[in-house]
Amino acid sequence: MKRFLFIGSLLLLLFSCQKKAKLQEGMQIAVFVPGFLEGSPSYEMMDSGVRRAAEEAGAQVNTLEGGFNQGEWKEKVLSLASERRYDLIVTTNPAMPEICNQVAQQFPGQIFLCLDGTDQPSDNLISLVYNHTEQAFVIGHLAGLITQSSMEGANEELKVGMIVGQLYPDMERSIKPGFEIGLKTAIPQGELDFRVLGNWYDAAKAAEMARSMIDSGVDVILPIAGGANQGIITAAKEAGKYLLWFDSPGTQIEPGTILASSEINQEELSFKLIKSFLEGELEPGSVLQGGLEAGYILFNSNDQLYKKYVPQDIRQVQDNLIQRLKDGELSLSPVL
Ligand code: RBF
Repeated sequence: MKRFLFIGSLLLLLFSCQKKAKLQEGMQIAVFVPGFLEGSPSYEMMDSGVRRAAEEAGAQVNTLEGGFNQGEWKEKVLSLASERRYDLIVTTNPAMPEICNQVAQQFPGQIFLCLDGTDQPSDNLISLVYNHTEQAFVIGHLAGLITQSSMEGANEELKVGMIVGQLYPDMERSIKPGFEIGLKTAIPQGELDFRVLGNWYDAAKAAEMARSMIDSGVDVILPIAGGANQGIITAAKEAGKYLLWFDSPGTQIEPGTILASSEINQEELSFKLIKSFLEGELEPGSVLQGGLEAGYILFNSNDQLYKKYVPQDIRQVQDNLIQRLKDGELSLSPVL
């Protein structure tokens, strides 16, 4: 059975005396990064939120970067669990719950927290699930408004792009369709050029891909390609075209090129969840999930650079949509 808990309700859970006693001894947390930290917004936010909470509680954190060979991740998580010294192993990305579950079969005492995980509860796992459909919907909507605008970099083609690191179920079922529905909501005749890079690091290939998209008439791109995003920024800037950003606040990275961000509240939620766990308030088996209404997904309409570079009439239309989602008047179900 699915269990939907929200952060607020966690505070109501009773303290466990046993776990509080453990806290005084100094708890140990491992952060497993499925890839590398640098250039991957959701990974950097996880590590920073975990570290902030651990520091407050006097717990220790060991971060391990798993690298880009995904075939090695399970071995690496197994090796962390085999040390039997971590009260919690924290990780993030939708491929990790399965790996955590496999490792838990060999180390049944090991507890995992997977941010950006799955809605399937399992005994050793605490899972956080973002409504990526909503996250992509709002930014797809803005892409549509921009491509049909008279902004300097916008053309008549009504084509927008996405460049992603790889294809995975969450991308195919939630992120891509969410973006496309958002685009069509803004402009029914809008077209999406969707391309897959094949890795999360090749900035030169990503730049080429972006140039080819731009040559074919695309004027706004959403990159979700980790370290390779850097190449897409270079290409868009050179051509005077626009980017939108996913997961973390991005406008300050390249002002005037990166126009707005659709964020996951990963830093803050990592912080809160780790704090709850360290205080003995978060039980394995829990699934927490939410979108804009619950504050799991954020769109900052007050971002100064968004206000500076995106005309007011566009922001007004976008604000109306965000408000309806926040009020729960409009909602998009996550497809998991
Ligand atoms: N996102 C990154 O920013 N960098 C990565 O290295 C990265 N690797 C991923 C590997 C796998 C197997 C999967 C399923 C996703 C990966 N993501 C990566 C995407 C990330 O977890 C998340 O889905 C997106 O950032 C959208 O929120």
